[in-house]
Amino acid sequence: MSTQAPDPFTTLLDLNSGSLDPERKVVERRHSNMADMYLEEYADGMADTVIYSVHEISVPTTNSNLMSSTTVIQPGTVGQEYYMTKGHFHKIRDRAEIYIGISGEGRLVMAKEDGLYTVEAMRRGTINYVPGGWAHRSVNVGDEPLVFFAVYPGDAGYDYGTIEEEGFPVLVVAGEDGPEVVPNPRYKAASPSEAG
Ligand code: PAN
Ligand code: ZN
Repeated sequence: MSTQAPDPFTTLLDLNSGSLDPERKVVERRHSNMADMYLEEYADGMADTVIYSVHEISVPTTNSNLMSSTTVIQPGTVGQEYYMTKGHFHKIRDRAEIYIGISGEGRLVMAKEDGLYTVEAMRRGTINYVPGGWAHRSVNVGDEPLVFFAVYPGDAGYDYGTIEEEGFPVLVVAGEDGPEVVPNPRYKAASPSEAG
């Protein structure tokens, strides 16, 4: 069949840890994989420490299939910035995505290429809709792991390069009274403006 539909299958999600049974593909991102994404450098000896892991339920990468994954972001900071994902646009820009919060407390930073941005809450029970054309990065602002489930078209793909070069318009940092959203001094794209 041209849609390359897999046979029906079931996966068990551990609602505490975010791990899957069976585990198929797990990607771990360490400080050494994200060196230039934070304003400050990570501390000596932290290079191999895992910041987050992505547990994927892989399907053929066609538009007729739905890819899904859980992401587990550890609590912590680099300088004032909370641990976060790299963030990306989808390679096929118009592909949307849904995030379902499972545990922990986070923020979802979304931005369009023209600098329009928004920051949404993530916690157990939130359902964040990421429309096509919006880059997305999730940030753990709590003391526990942030766990969420993501579903997106199988052919969405990842464009990490644009964010690596331009950054997001805003950063989420630990302020005196908790998380604060501040302008990113290294943001290179168009002028930031807050949505809605
Ligand atoms: C998510 C992300 C996951 C990790 O599954 O891929 O949270 O973030 P980065 O891919 O930015 O490292 C998703 O948005 N998929 O499309
Ligand atoms: Zn995505």
